[in-house]
Amino acid sequence: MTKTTATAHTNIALIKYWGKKDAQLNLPTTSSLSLTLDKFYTTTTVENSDIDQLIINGQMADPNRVHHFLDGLRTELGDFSPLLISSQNHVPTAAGLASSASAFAALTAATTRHIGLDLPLTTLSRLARRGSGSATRSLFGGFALWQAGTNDQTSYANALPTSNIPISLLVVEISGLQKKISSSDGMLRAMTSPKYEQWVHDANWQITAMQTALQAGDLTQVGQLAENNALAMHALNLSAKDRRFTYFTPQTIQVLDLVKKLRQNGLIAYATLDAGPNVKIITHADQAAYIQAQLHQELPKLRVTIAHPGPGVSYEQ
Ligand code: 2P0
Repeated sequence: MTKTTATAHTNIALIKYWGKKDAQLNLPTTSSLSLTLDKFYTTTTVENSDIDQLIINGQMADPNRVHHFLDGLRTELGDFSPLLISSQNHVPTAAGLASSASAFAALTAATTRHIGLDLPLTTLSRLARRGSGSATRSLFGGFALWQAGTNDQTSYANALPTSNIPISLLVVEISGLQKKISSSDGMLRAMTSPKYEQWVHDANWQITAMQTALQAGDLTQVGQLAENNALAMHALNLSAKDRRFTYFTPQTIQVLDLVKKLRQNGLIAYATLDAGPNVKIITHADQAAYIQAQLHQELPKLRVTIAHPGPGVSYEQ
């Protein structure tokens, strides 16, 4: 029986996706820009089966979401056999790092290759979007720009021209005790914030400013823009009119304070945060190990991983 395997890496948005104008198709309210990471990835193998089935890290998992996703592919690409999907996540889910980005990117690549298609990355990106918005960006190595677009045909990502910027990202794992609020629900709530219109307005110029900063190799500007964008995203959650909330925990604040202190001491250190309490610190590759040591000294219980720009999707037969 033929099997097809693809690997995709996860990504962290420097300019975030935080709101949908179409929840069925995951069409975003704004464009977003991300960095794919080397350390965290998903490898997915597909083979023909009697029914769509999903195994994640060796355990049977609820196939509903992927079944719905595969049916969307069947409608667009032509019918194909039910699939047994076997996925290995090398993403610490306890760390609140979303595995859905790498998972849906790998599943899209493996499935389309399995049914004999060799589609352009931008088409894979468009298809992966329907599984999970952040997967749109995970087909590409390095920096990716997801153009919001106006409909299903025009909303997909592209790789940005190679930037030789010496960036590292420290992933600081803080376990959240509070109940997790899904990204989809978090976005719905955030969109009720009176600041939401301003968020959309700011994202438009921040996307352009971020590309300029990357091309110029200006890491300080990259970090400042990313931190401002992330904190504004979390301010939307706090100021939502409907069911306001926060992903922050006291330890999140402690790490944010430490990042500020590192900066006051002359280091390049800027924070970005996603749909959970963990902090990712943007820094210069030469300063990453020192910052890791500082974190270990001040907050010895937290696990810190140093990640670098990672590759785009790849296949093995
Ligand atoms: C991002 N996040 O740009 C934003 C910032 C989290 C915070 O995309 O509902 O799992 O599947 O489209 O992609 C995480 O949300 O959401 C995410 P769905 P997804 O990375």
